[in-house]
Amino acid sequence: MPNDPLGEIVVIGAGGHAKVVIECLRHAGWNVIGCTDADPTPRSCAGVPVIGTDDALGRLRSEGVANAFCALGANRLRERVGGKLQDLGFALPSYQGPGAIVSSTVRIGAGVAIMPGAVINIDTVIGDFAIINTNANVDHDGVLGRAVHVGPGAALAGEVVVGDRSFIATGCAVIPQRRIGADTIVGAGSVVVRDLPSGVIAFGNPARVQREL
Ligand code: JB2
Repeated sequence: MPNDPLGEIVVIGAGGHAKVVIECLRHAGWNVIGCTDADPTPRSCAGVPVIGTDDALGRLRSEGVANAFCALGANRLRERVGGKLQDLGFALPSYQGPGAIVSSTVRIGAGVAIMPGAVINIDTVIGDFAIINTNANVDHDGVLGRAVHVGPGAALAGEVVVGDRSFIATGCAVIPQRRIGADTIVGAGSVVVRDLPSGVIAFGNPARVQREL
């Protein structure tokens, strides 16, 4: 019985996020053949070789590597590079890390990283290229846009809506039914009790807009 029953996959990025992603992909049953990085210096990342820059991706696709995972932590960059992977014809699977609990009713887009211990409850929708990081919680009926990042240990109560590319940092808490706009950053440990607009950085308890981005 092979221990990589899902087949071959290439990972984009060789930084901290990629290390965790590679370990989770292996755990899920993927054969991670290597990763690409803006810095092509030969080295390994979580035990797999850095193959070169993203210029290598077209060749890998033509050689039969069918799957790719964009493991870049920066939301806008991840969305853009993820789109390039789609254009190159890669399939973009999502995965659940060890110990994650995800309701079977959750609609999960392409290239979504659900990290170890994350919990996602009934009827939530998760957009393409989102990260639900370690031990984060998204309760029922949440709507998360494309390339959203819910940081480690953050907790979103029921019916919370988060716009595209927003980052809810480590340990935030968001009360039910709040709406957070697109391209917004909510600083670590903040408590969101009022809606937040797009394109701002907000933090504190209660979270207040500090400035526009
Ligand atoms: O366009 C690119 C590109 N731009 C930067 N293509 C590819 N293939 N790689 C790119 N990079 C590479 O991403 C950089 O050369 C660098 O090796 C890597 C970013 O690594 P870093 O460790 O700085 O960040 P990260 O994105 O892996 O992780 C961040 O986000 C995670 C969600 C960190 O803040 C982590 O702590 C966090 N958990």
